[in-house]
Amino acid sequence: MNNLKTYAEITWCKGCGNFGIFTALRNAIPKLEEKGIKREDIVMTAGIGCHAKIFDYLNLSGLYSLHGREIATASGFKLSNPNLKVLTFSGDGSGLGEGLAHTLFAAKRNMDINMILHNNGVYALTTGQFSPLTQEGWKGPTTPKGSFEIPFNPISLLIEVGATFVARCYAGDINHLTETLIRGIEHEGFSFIEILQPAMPYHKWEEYRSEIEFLDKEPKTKEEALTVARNSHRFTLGVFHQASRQVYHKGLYEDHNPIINKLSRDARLDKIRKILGFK
Ligand SMILES: Cc1ncc(C[n+]2csc(CCOP(=O)(O)OP(=O)(O)O)c2C)c(N)n1
Ligand SMILES: [Mg+2]
Repeated sequence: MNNLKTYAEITWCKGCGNFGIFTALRNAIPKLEEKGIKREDIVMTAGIGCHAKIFDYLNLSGLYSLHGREIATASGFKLSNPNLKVLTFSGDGSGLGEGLAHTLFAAKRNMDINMILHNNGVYALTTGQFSPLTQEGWKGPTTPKGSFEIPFNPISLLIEVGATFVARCYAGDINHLTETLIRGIEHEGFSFIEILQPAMPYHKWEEYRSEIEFLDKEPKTKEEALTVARNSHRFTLGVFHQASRQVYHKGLYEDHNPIINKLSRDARLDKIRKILGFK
């Protein structure tokens, strides 16, 4: 279908925040195409969870990954074909629990991929276990007395370890989300876009609507961004940090493009010999 939808039946709960994320992506992709990014150069990967079902509904090429392995898969895409714009759909359980080390290293390396974090503060698909982003006091099947762990602050964490585009959005503000997705996807480097999204069995939209606020202005330096991220409310939306730094594939290959300039076996062996000092 040309509206970026597939024929798969959508099984998200009625009213789920994932619908807003899906709509914003279907708004953003044609705008990116107008800016010269070809649809065949946009690929996606997803973890496992309610968020990851977007892989079935969005008509883009990609690879459905494992729980917590979406960042590793996205990194592999980028390294094997630097022409690609890589979207990786991640959950708070997937990307900040099981896959946390991959997330931190991809940010550290400034891997040129886009991590879209569907933050519903819970393991939704598996029916309500607490996640690394669950709020203190939240009651669920694994936290009947209320969670007593302190959640990560995903924004300051990702700024600290090296992400070069870090933003927070809300599934109920589709215009802001669309614009931020476009900025993040155009950005060269590791983009981290946290999206607050209610999961219907566990949250109400009102809990979000009444708390949402926007950054007064975008911080200019990493230090300023960290201070703002540490001190702002967890419902504060906006771009907290954007910076320019060498991306991983350029550090690794410089301008070599393994798709366009495939090296012969002999040339590769020659390079390896040189690196090892045999020649
Ligand atoms: C390696 C592995 N561990 C655990 C699971 C079970 N599992 C599937 S989805 C999920 C939780 C997903 O939570 P989150 O990433 O926050 O996604 P959501 O469903 O909330 O969108 C878990 C634990 C799995 N499929 N694979
Ligand atoms: Mg979740």
